[in-house]
Amino acid sequence: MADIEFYHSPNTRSSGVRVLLEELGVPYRLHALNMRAGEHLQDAYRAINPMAKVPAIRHGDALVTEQAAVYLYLADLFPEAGLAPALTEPARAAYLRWMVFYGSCFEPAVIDRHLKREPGPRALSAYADYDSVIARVTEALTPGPYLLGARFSAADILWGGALGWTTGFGLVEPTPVLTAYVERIRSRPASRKVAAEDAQLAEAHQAAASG
Ligand SMILES: N[C@@H](CCC(=O)N[C@@H](CS)C(=O)NCC(=O)O)C(=O)O
Repeated sequence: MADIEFYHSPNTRSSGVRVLLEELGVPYRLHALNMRAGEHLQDAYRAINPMAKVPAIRHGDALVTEQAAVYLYLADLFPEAGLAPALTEPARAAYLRWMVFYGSCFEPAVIDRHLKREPGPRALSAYADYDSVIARVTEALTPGPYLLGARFSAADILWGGALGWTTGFGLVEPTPVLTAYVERIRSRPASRKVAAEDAQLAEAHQAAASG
């Protein structure tokens, strides 16, 4: 199988993909982009992702951008890790829903509210309203321990990270259900490893950009 080329900047949305790669236990080649130095905006990286955003991966002839697509691709590529319900499993439905809900409802709802932008008329808004979005996520996480109940999946890596930074930056209220879930995902060995390695990488990038 071709190597996985992974385009990453520390402490960003691509950190979750790094956690996923560690959870999958597969080798990958890390291409660390120093955002502080604007490396992601240069032509070399725009040739990988014209949006100049991380994460991105290249696997043979396949180039995947947009974090949910990257999670879906990788978790399906390594089914033996059991991080994606198979096509025929009923749990696949909730898995896909939460993967897509993240970018189509949660992020726009959280960012609009943070920037004090109205969602607009209900019929035109992809997420209806912020409170409904948070209520749906909370309902899904309340039985626990994971989004799919007893089963840990790639969706938890996406959501654990996202709820971590959005509650951490005060964009989402850190309720007991959300906080306990974030801690559950963060305390996994793969998350701890990536947090430590990203901290080192961020320090090196900071030094390079200011030196
Ligand atoms: N829609 C993209 C968003 C990715 C994204 O916003 N990544 C940020 C890092 S957290 C980024 O690359 N920012 C660089 C920039 O906008 O200059 C995805 O889901 O992958």
